[in-house]
Amino acid sequence: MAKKDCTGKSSKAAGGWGALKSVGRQLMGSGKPLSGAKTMLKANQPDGFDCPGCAWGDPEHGSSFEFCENGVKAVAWEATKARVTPEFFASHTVTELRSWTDYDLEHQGRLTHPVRYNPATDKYEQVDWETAFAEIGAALNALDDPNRAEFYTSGRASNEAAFLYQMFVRLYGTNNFPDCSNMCHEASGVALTEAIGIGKGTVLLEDFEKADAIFVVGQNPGTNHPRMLADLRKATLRGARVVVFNTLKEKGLHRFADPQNKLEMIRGRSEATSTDYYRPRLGGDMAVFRGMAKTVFAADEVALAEGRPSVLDHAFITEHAHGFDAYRALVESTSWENIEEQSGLSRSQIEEAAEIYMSSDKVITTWAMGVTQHKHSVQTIREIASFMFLRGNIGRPGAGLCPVRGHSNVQGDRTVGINEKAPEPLLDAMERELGVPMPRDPGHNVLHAIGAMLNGQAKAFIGLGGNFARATPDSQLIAQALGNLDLTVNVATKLNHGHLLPGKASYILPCLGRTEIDRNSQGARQIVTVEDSMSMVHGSGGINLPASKELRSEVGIVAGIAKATVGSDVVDWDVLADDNDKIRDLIARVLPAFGNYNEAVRKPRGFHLYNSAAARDWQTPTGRANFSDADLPDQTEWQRANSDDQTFVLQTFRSHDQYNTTVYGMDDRYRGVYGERQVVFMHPEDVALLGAEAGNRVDVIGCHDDGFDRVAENFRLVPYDIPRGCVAGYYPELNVLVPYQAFGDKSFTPASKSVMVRFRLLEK
Ligand SMILES: Nc1nc2c(c(=O)[nH]1)N[C@H]1C(S)=C(S)[C@@H](COP(=O)(O)OP(=O)(O)OC[C@H]3O[C@@H](n4cnc5c(=O)[nH]c(N)nc54)[C@H](O)[C@@H]3O)O[C@H]1N2
Ligand SMILES: Nc1nc2c(c(=O)[nH]1)N[C@H]1C(S)=C(S)[C@@H](COP(=O)(O)OP(=O)(O)OC[C@H]3O[C@@H](n4cnc5c(=O)[nH]c(N)nc54)[C@H](O)[C@@H]3O)O[C@H]1N2
Ligand SMILES: [Mo]
Repeated sequence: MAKKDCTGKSSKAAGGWGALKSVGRQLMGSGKPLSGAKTMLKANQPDGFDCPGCAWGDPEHGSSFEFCENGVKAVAWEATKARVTPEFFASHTVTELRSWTDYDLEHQGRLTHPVRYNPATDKYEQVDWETAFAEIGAALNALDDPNRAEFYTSGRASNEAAFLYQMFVRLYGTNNFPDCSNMCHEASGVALTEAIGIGKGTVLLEDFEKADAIFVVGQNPGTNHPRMLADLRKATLRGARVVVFNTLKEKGLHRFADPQNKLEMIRGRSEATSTDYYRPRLGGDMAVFRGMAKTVFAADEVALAEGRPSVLDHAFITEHAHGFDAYRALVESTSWENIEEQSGLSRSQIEEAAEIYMSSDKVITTWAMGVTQHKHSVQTIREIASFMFLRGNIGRPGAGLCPVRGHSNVQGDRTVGINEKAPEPLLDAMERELGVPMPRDPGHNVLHAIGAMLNGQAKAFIGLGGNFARATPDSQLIAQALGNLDLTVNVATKLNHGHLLPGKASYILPCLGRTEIDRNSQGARQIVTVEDSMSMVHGSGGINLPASKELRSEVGIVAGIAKATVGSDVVDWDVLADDNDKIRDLIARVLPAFGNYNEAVRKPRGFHLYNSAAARDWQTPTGRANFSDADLPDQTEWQRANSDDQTFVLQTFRSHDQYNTTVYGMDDRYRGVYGERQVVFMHPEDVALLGAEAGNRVDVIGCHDDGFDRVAENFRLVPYDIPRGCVAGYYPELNVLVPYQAFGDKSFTPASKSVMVRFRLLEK
């Protein structure tokens, strides 16, 4: 039943009063009001900080404050008054803290002092910065091979911190850069690089105002990119079609009441965020897009036979594309039977969606984790791109490809060199700039790093943000592996489980967050920069006082470790760490696309990084936009699971009250779940098939056939409108079930949206 909001009206839309109420709660913190309201007014403003909530673009003039419930949560989470002090660590052993939930750990508040693990007391104890740096440097230098160290990055790190980090790590001698992107949009990067010569989306926010149709695939913006809803809503209001493909009926993709619209709030009105909604099976999107391509080809034949103009954009195909004939043959040879079976949609549904595509002059396709976290994600994105090429929907206003990124600077981190297989031109430029050779062997991504930890090859882990232990697949195995390392170092704002698996020597180094004022030794305020999903680079300067006087900027911490490890002969770390402008000058020398970086980034909206594909400049080996040459998979995971009625395919996704491994609260308002996270969403008939009833509890059992037992205990069954054979539940609780050997072809991304599971019914 839909829960009533505070107007007494049942809330069928996302946003609205429920969102405002939730914001009120967030700004109050845990009983301690935050300087939240003032802080929020500076989010995504020209003179404020970049909202750490997501990587959606900012509007052209950046003048009006954009309300977003989950942005408020992200900001309030950082601006909390609660603190994790050395006294906190003195009163809890690490073993005790390990038994706490993710929620309880992060709700202790901001880390205040650098701390070092003492194995004798099993506690973290305060250490001074210089000692920590010196010991970390010595431990790294004691390794017999730099490739034994893994340097993880989470996507909140600024361009400046990430650039310094990659420079340090490469001077140290390795390309081991596992990063959160490996678990996120890696498939988009790989597929788009193959297809269009750049691993990024091609649209600007303005294009959403011009598109005739927007296809939104495998993405839940109501929770994860709430500001995108405003753009979708504007599109439907002006008559554009918004076509959704999502396994679930996500509330935000139906209707949205804009809490910033006073009239709408008073009248209890909401507007549609989509016009058409399709519910494919998990992993079925490649088949959907192939089916739509098949429809386009069929319609083209009919049009030509009837003497009407071609449905295809032949000018684009001839002038810009490669592999068209082979692609057409591949599509035409794919049977509707296979397409219907894999997608779970009927031929007529797919034809209907394709009709919308053909009747729209300008089309954008967006996607996120529902597409990227499967075995055949790269092929799926190649298929999406190919479908878009058919009518030249790329590199012109109102049309293009838009992978919607997750972390607020995950795209920028890649641009500035966080990449285990960095492009040669970047390494060449680094060599020219520094005058020393860069390591050229490919390094470790997340899965390789896990492998190296498990087989004992890796000895050290340094994490620039994030929660490696909980975000990765097989979290139980990873926990053991981290504990066996010689050195673990985490640069963080808040305590998480990843910090509680100390290696022989272990440090937590607390850093400033986005919202906080960063001053250099002269007292001058520093800004950092980030790149959003639309390749816009903007400045970000905090406005709150730091959570503790002891905090250092990420830039300062990276420079401190670097100086202690590789010395200052090649790079004067102190000079760079004291002036972010100097880091930006250096970035612009290595990556000329940044141009006059320091000047450009101080303009209200920042600047757009050159995007070759958006300019129809195809930097691929063929010099053209490449059509896909991949067949549909022999079997999707859903098909494998469907071979018996006890096996299911599980997607692990986010609730409305979490930011990745950070759990803000126990509710998932839009999906009607309150006060708990150990739930599995399942079709009512599948619940019955298991001999169960709504509310029964089950153990979820992984069925990856490698002899390792994977069990997530005691989950509640929630009957839900979801395709048969597909189930869903929350990450990170279910990460114990995600096998690290089950990953995307070419992307190495854990297939966390298609995990094979069974259920054991617990006593009723
Ligand atoms: N508030 C908040 N904001 C966030 C985050 C957060 O945790 N909280 N995380 C950030 C990060 S790092 C990221 S990457 C993004 C993630 O943003 P999303 O990709 O929206 O994240 P998920 O919660 O994983 O949702 C996946 C969606 O895809 C659908 N889906 C799953 N499998 C399939 C499939 O096979 N086909 C189709 N068509 N649909 C499918 C699911 O039903 C769900 O709606 O959000 C970013 N923003
Ligand atoms: N099963 C399953 N697993 C998944 C996913 C899934 O959908 N299903 N999604 C994957 C995706 S898309 C992603 S991006 C990864 C996320 O993986 P990560 O990026 O590793 O995880 P987060 O939860 O975002 O990291 C949270 C921690 O970051 C630290 N932090 C926050 N802000 C800052 C800051 O400003 N600076 C620093 N230094 N630290 C900070 C805090 O200590 C906090 O505890 O998880 C992946 N794992
Ligand atoms: Mo992500």
